[in-house]
Parts: sequence; C-alpha cells; structure tokens
Amino acid sequence: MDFMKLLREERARARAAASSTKIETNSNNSNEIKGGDSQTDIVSETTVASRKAAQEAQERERLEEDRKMLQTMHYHLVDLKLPHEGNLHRFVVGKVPTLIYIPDVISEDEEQKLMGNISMYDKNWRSLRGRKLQCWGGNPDGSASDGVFSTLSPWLTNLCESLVRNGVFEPENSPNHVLINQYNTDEGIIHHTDGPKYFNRVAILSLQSTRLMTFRHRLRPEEVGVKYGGDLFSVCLRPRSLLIFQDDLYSEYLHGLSDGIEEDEVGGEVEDQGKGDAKDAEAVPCVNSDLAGVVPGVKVRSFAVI
Ligand SMILES: O=C(O)CCC(=O)C(=O)O
Repeated sequence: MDFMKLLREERARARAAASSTKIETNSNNSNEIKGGDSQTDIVSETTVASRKAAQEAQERERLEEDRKMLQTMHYHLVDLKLPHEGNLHRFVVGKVPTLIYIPDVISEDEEQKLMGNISMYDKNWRSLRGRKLQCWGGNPDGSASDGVFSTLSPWLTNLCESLVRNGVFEPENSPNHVLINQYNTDEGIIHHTDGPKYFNRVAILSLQSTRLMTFRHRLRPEEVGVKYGGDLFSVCLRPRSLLIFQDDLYSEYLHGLSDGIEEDEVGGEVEDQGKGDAKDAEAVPCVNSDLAGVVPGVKVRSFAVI
C-alpha cells in the first residue's frame, strides 16, 4: 500500500471539501447580505409608500369632511373697519414702533355674529393647558392633522381679506392660518413667541372682554439671570379691538396673558418702556391706556375669546 499516495488523496479531498464550504459560505453570506438589503429596501419602501398613501387618503377624507361641514354652516361675514391704508401708523402705541392697537374695528352686533360663527364649530375645540383652541387653515407646514381644520372657513377668509384690503398684510403675505383661543377667568397663555414658521406679523382680534397682554424680552441662554426676564409693558386688549405686532416684537419679545387668577393691574406709562430693564413692579406700564380708555390702577380680570 502506498501510504504517501493515500495521504495526498486524503489531503486533496479535504482541500476540495474545505474550499467548497468556503464558497458556499461566501455565497450564503453574500446571498444573505444581498437578500437582507434588498428585502429591507423593499420593506421600507413599501412601508413608506403605504404610510404616505394612508396619510394622503386620510387628508383627502379630512378635506372632504371639512368641506361638507362648511357647507352645512350658516355663518355671518363680518368686515373689519380699519383706518385707511397707510394710516395705521397713527395707532402705533408705546415706544416700540411695531405695536399697533386699533379700538372698535367691529360693532357689538358684529361681535355677536362672530361669536355665533365660532360656536358653530364646537366639536373643533382642542383643550389645552390654560385655554381652548380652534386651529384653522392646516398646520404651518401645509399638512393636516387631527383637530386642525384643513382650510379656513369663508367667514375667516373674509376677515383675512379684510386685513389685506386695509394694508395690515400685503397680498403676498395674506394670512392663511387662524387660531381661535378661548380662556376662562382663571386661564391664560404662557409667554412665548409664535416662531419662525409663520410670517413675522400677527393680528389679534379680541372679543367679549378685556385682558392685559404683557411683553417680555426673549432671553438668550447667556442672558438668563443677567437681564430682566419679567413683564416689560402691557397692552390692554378691549373687546372688538385689533392688535398688530411684528418684526422685533414678534421675534425678540415674548407675549402672553396672565392666568387671570390674580387681577391684572393697569400700570402707568414710564419713559424707558420696552427698552430698558423694567423693574419687577406689580403693575407694568400699559402702553395703550388712552386708546383703550383705561386709567392706571384699574384692575382687569375677565373672560376673553381672542
Ligand atoms: O389669545 C391671545 O391673545 C394670544 C394668543 C397667542 O398668543 C397665540 O395663540 O399664540
């Protein structure tokens, strides 16, 4: 027997067996990897596509529901009575030139009509901390979601057009988004900015009662504890009035309404309002006391829909 020959044959078989296993392993691996990749791609593409289709179907359904709901509503159209275009500057209040307060832009009768319009959409209220909210015109990014009415109701479109006609907004920045906030006596909205998703001008129509809106500096992290972060000044929001603020007041200041648990006191004017470091006084200066017909020292506490 040729043991050397047997040994060579045995080694050759072992090499052949080993290499085929290797190839198989490789091809298995590569199949697994490829199979894994393409399956994952297919699965995620399918998931994304089906999610998108479901979302689109939901949005279509929502639009249709909203459209049907609007058809059943008997709303009143109300126009705002604003000073002639170009005359808004007469209503600038305070030392910060981007705050405009116009009293009596609608009549009491029109106010009632608007309240009637608002109450027709009772099921659309969202309960938030400190207020109830109706949100009209979709989300700022154009998407729709639960509790957000996808379009504006014609009576809201009419109000927005009225703002454009009177020069409050340019036609290219015509408002397409409306929030209706309702506060109980012990409710308010914490100080905030409306953020960069919106155009930097806001118009607030107040209905039903009087509240004080206060403004504060928006502090950068390095200013916290260094710069005064409390209320700097207030604006008295009378029922049927329109408040417009923009630019710096939109982006560099916070606005808010106290929770109404304590009565808000109308403060007198001070020289450096809005500019300097206001004192942590009980009553911050009210910048529109003349136009709003309130005297310093008066207390304000009431129910408001804005
Ligand atoms: O109700 C108001 O007057 C203020 C509302 C407000 O600031 C907001 O909705 O962002």
